[in-house]
Amino acid sequence: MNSFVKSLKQHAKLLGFSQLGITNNTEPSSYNHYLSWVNHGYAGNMHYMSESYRKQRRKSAKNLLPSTQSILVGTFSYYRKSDFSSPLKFARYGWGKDYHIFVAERLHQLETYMRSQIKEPFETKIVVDTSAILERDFAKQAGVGWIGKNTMLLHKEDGSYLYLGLILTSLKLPEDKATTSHCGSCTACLDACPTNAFEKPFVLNAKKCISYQTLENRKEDMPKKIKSNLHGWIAGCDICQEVCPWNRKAKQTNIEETNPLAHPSLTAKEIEGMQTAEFEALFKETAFFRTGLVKLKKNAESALKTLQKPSSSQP
Ligand code: B12
Ligand code: SF4
Ligand code: SF4
Repeated sequence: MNSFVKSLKQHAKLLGFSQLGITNNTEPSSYNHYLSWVNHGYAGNMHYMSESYRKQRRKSAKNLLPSTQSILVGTFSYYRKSDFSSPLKFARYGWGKDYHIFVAERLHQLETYMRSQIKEPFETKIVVDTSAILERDFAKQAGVGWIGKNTMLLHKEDGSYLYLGLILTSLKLPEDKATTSHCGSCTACLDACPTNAFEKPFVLNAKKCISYQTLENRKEDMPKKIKSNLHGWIAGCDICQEVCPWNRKAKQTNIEETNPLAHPSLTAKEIEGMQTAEFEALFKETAFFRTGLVKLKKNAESALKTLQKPSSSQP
């Protein structure tokens, strides 16, 4: 099995993964933190985070695949420096094609490789973002990074601009050791958040987070305090990652699907005058498509009003 895992990890690198780790612990170690987070109302109106049956499901990976014995966690870098001149900003994770699709494709290719090497039957389930599972906990347990004070999964060489993708499997594979934290006494991310979204280290109140307010909150009006502090961000926010010292050392990715498409260069005028057909053509393949044109325009209008204030710089 050890030589199989070694070749699997090499294959993951060839497919573009930054790291691949394995944990045999099928329960997330911070489950109680998650319960407390929901009970404090920090999930806002993300019902998929707070519904009781989904809360129950997150207790164990076995609720997604009962035969799970090992969880493989892959990290996939999307880090690119910014050279966009528009004052309206899109978060990096959505500059290229929708990661839900291409990271899942890579995981399927990894699974195909597993099946080519192991002849006995085994079960798998591929997970990227949308399942009721605490992905960062399993990433931490599989040793592919630590959880920073900004709640991001972070790696010494790769930084935190990483997508996560999981393969749950009935195979029992040799597991990796969890890594230690390297945040030390740093508080750069907590200090830089313009909307004070961190209630304390490791606890993000989504209701105060620009990412939640620009992308997820499509039911209620954005609170005035957030509207006046968008600092140009109209779809997601990268401030608590931009200031992280570990991201200064991160290598830029060359994965084709993460190549920036046309939308990060859009001007305020272009967004203002955009029609549905144009929105669809520009955003259909991106993770921002489900946010919708109406919400995007509203965000842009709010962000523009406050752009006289100094905004965060992008490295
Ligand atoms: C809901 C959600 C959001 C919400 C809430 C974010 C949050 N921090 O919870 C909102 C909309 C705000 C959001 C924003 C973003 N998201 Co999001 N999101 C998710 C989702 C679907 C669930 C996250 C979750 O379970 N939250 C619940 C809370 C309780 O968990 P948590 O904050 O992660 O906290 C954990 C730890 O910090 C730990 N913990 C808590 N307290 C303590 C205390 C101590 C001492 C310790 C050690 C640990 C600890 O316990 C918690 C439970 O595991 C995941 C995908 C998934 N299925 O997991 C993606 C995911 C976390 N998001 C992702 C991304 C890319 C983003 C953004 C960067 C996008 C952007 N640029 O705008 C931002 C980052 C904001 C931030 N600083 O987290 C990636 C993160 C990859 C990474 N490197 O970590 C994920 C994993 C998706 C993916 N598959 O790639 N997101
Ligand atoms: S994503 Fe932006 S608003 Fe949200 S916690 Fe990080 S810095 Fe604050
Ligand atoms: S900015 Fe500092 S405290 Fe925040 S995640 Fe990075 S190293 Fe940790």
